[in-house]
Amino acid sequence: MDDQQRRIAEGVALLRARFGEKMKATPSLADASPQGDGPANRHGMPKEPPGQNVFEKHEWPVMDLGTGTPDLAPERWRLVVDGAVETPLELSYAGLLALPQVDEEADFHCVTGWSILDVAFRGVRLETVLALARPTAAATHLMAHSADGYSTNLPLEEALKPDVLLVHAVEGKPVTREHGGPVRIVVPQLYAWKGAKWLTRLELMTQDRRGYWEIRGYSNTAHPWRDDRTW
Ligand SMILES: Nc1nc2c(c(=O)[nH]1)N[C@H]1C(S)=C(S)[C@@H](COP(=O)(O)O)O[C@H]1N2
Ligand SMILES: [Mo]
Repeated sequence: MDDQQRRIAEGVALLRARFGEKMKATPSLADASPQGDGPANRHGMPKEPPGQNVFEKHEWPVMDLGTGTPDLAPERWRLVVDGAVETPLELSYAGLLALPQVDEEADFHCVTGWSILDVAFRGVRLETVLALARPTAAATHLMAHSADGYSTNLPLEEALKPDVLLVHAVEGKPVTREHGGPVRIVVPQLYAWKGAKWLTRLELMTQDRRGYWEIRGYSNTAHPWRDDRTW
């Protein structure tokens, strides 16, 4: 094991010790209803959450603020991790690719009513990056910030789930510019607005603060299987 691998393993152990119980109490794990994050977790239940229509992969819509598509070449892309962390860090695209990679099949549910099922995502667990940055003892939430001015908040017990990825490839190809390339987040157990496209910054916070859509009326909890659309 090299130093970075050791630091990741230690950081993950610390985070799981601190947030494991809270993670088990989240709706996708505590509710009797399915988790909605891919075939392994549907438990024979319906494939799509209430009120959703399944779209084929080739029909995947592009959703953004309409303020223009950021043009971030991978060589210029940087992710800053700061706020309530012991070790603020800045990650390049090459640095992201050098971290442990995860392949996963997950579903994608947009609150406007469409879902795409069984998408092949490749990337790095958000947990891995937080294990390197080490959230302080007071950290409870994070804000993901994007190059288009978008932001979205997550409690750490959701952000640390193993299927929450910093994605750089979808269905075997680099994430396209319109879909948030070079790097976007996916949070399969929550509505898709929780996954910031054109990710540039993860700000760790010591209390909750609402992001772009959460201020404008979208649910702060965003669980598709509970139909948490608005507040
Ligand atoms: N930076 C950024 N991220 C974003 C958004 C956005 O407008 N800007 N829209 C969100 C919403 S509402 C959805 S449904 C998904 C859409 O991702 P897609 O364009 O790949 O379908 O991205 C989310 N992440
Ligand atoms: Mo959305």
